[in-house]
Amino acid sequence: ADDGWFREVSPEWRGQAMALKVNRILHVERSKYQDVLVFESDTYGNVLVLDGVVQCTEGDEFSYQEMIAHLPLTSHPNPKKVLVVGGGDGGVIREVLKHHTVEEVVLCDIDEAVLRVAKQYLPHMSLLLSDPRVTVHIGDGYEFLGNHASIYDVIITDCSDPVGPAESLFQKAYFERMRRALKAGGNLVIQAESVWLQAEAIRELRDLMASVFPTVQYGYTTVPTYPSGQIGLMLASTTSGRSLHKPLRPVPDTRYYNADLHEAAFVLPEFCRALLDEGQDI
Ligand code: AAT
Repeated sequence: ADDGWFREVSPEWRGQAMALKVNRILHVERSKYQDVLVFESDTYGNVLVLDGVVQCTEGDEFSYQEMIAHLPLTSHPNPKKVLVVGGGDGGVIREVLKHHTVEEVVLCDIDEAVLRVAKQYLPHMSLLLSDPRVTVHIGDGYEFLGNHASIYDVIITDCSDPVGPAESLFQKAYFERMRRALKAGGNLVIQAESVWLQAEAIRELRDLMASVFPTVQYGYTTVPTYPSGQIGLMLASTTSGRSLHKPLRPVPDTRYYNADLHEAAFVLPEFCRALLDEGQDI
């Protein structure tokens, strides 16, 4: 808007908007896939926006990147090879590399523009994209997984919301490809909306995942600059009975994540618990 505030307005969260005060615009571009905007905010540092939706801010990104990385990694007995789909800003890569068991991380983001602007304007997130343990592939995550079998211990899908280029990543066919690409006992996570705004969609996603994986658990984290300040994380494992809510190891150098918070992330408010528990054993 021209009053010096950026507003995230969407029919997906009708009647409310998250707004940030803009100090100055740093970058505007129409990439091959999406509108890319980077601005300096008054109080949250630099902000990356894709198709009008806030992806991350320097001020609160740690709460999202730490949780989406450490929930599936610490609940896996020995994660060595990790795939990150999306996450071109590099924040999740930075967190994955805090795990000493991890030997190799592959990043597959559809849009080179995200990596390019992150290297320039989000250095604290992109700093480890050039680490020797990291391989970067530019392409669609669904296509990338096409011919992969039994390769990864953990797959983290840090993608945009289902409207736009990430649509293919919320389909059953993608979950089946992830199951095939995971080694026995593999874990995965996908960012999964807010219980305040999309509770029904979360239930549908959970049911879809439960038709592909024997273990599915829904947790969440708080991110003040995402709509409603809360975002869900749908976890699954190829092993039945895996306790995804129990960390097996500590993680060094975190600002949000700790072992108590890991377990607490899966304790849901009553309206959400009732909705997800209905007729389905998770
Ligand atoms: N860590 C920042 C949070 C994100 S980034 C989402 C990334 O997913 C973007 O870099 C985008 O280019 C990438 N992406 C989108 N579609 C695909 C695809 N099909 N294959 C691979 N990468 C893709 C997520 C923020 C969530 C916002 C919540 N409202």
